[in-house]
Amino acid sequence: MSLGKVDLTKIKPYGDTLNDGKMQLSFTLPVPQGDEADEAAKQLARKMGLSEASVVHSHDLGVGYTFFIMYGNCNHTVDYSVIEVPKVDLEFMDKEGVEQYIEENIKRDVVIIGACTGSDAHTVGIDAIMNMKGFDGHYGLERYKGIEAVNLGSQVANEELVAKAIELNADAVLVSQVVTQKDVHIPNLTQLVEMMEAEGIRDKIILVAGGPRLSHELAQELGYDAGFGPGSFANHVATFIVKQMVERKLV
Ligand code: B12
Repeated sequence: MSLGKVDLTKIKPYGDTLNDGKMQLSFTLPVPQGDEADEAAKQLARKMGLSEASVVHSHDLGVGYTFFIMYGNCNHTVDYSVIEVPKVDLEFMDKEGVEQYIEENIKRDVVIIGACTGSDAHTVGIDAIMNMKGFDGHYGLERYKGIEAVNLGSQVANEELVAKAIELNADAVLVSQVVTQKDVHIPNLTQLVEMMEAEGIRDKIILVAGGPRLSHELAQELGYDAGFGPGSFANHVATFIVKQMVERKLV
């Protein structure tokens, strides 16, 4: 192993020695397993910028498809020094900090409703944020003093979510989108914003989206106040909501 000086303007994968570009990747090709399939996988890897591409493992998927794990040297580099990623720029409070902030600055219960919407049936993400027991050592919003958290579950229609937001006079609406195949989440997330605007409630509510492939940038582009991706916990979104409520005078 060699540890040289890293040039942040030209980073590339690290394997045995700095800048050797060694990397592994996997994909499936719609051809039966065999020598021709291996050759196709190597040619594809070369076109993707890998030199000395080799098939480490191939697996017959049984229906004329083959799964590959490839190894090779990446020829490309990236300039890390100019990268800027839009993100929720806040110092996150912990649960107790949020509770104290609500007591001192909002002085009433904050109503937060959440759901995984559209045809999406993945409940674990929104549960991780909202359920009492929380996720990975971080309690969910239901356990917060000063927060009334209502988790509507999954496959919730946007109409139902909007109706509930009006009924409960919600301060914040949390939307989880886990399935992003064929960009199915985009029209669904957009429709919710349009419905809230049509009902005249969009400006009065903190609207947050989350999910494994959801960035803050995308959420904002779609008309949300924030987006939270993998590694998010209840205290992150709670900090964002209560600070926004005070900043936007929604208390
Ligand atoms: C469990 C699971 C299922 C379970 C769901 C059970 C349930 N009750 O949720 C079942 C078996 C039902 C299922 C079904 C399907 N699944 Co599925 N599933 C998964 C799996 C293995 C784990 C997801 C999970 O629970 N993650 C754990 C949680 C904690 O992580 P998270 O969701 O990212 O949430 C965190 C953050 O993203 C964020 N967050 C999430 N939401 C929100 C919301 C807000 C407001 C905030 C602030 C933060 C936030 O905070 C959370 C905590 O940090 C993933 C693969 C994977 N390993 O991720 C596939 C996966 C999500 N499923 C997938 C697919 C394709 C499907 C099906 C379409 C399969 C099929 N052909 O039938 C169906 C869809 C059904 C439907 N109508 O939605 C794909 C999605 C691909 C894509 N790009 O869209 C994945 C990625 C698998 C894959 N590699 O192909 N699935």
